[in-house]
Amino acid sequence: MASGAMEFHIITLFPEMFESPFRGGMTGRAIEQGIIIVKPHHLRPFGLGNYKQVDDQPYGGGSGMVMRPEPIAAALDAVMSEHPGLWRILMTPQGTPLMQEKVRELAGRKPGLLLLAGRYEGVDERVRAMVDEEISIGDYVLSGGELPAMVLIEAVARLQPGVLGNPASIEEESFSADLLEYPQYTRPEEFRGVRVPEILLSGDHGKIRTWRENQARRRTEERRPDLLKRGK
Ligand code: 4FV
Repeated sequence: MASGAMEFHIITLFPEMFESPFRGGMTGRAIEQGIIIVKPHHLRPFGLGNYKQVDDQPYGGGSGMVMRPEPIAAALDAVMSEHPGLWRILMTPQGTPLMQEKVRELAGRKPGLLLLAGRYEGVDERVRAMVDEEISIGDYVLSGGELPAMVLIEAVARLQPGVLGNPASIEEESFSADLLEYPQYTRPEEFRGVRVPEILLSGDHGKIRTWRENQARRRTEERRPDLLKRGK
């Protein structure tokens, strides 16, 4: 499969979830153009016994079920033997918070990423040694790692050369410099009594850039002062 494309492999109990989200849009077009490959791998066939068991009760008691390490290990080995060199990531609320800086780093990891999407209460602790890193998309609990995997795929895919119509927009967007993006306006010039700031109609690109930088900084100070500390 080594075609220079960025490969996204996912180990999941719900491979069908990856069909529709990537149909259409920039990521869908990138798949059609072969710039990226999204390949889900079903975990169930690696389950144990006649019932292909993949989960079990937690030692020490407690509610819910935990994913067993053996099926995950077998699935990881199978995919890595087919696709050597993939960077293995467990999607978990206990992982490193996903930031644009990390997205930029992952966008350079060729041939690509192998994402492990958990279910139930999570995975057996011994799975952590089988992956290269753990990533969280946010401090909230979902019922599965599939949506986090899709978020990461979308964020990394759009940084692949040829995906975004105008790569320059990557430089200007939010978090490109740890700042929120400046206010954007388009037609009409007046909407419900609110006019587009005159500066944007002036054609003076120097002044427009300065206005945008000031707006981005002010908005970041107001809404996300933590971002300003991060740059320091
Ligand atoms: C999650 C997150 C997340 C936790 C238990 C799946 C769920 C269930 N993953 N960022 N937030 N995962 O909530 O990455 O197995």
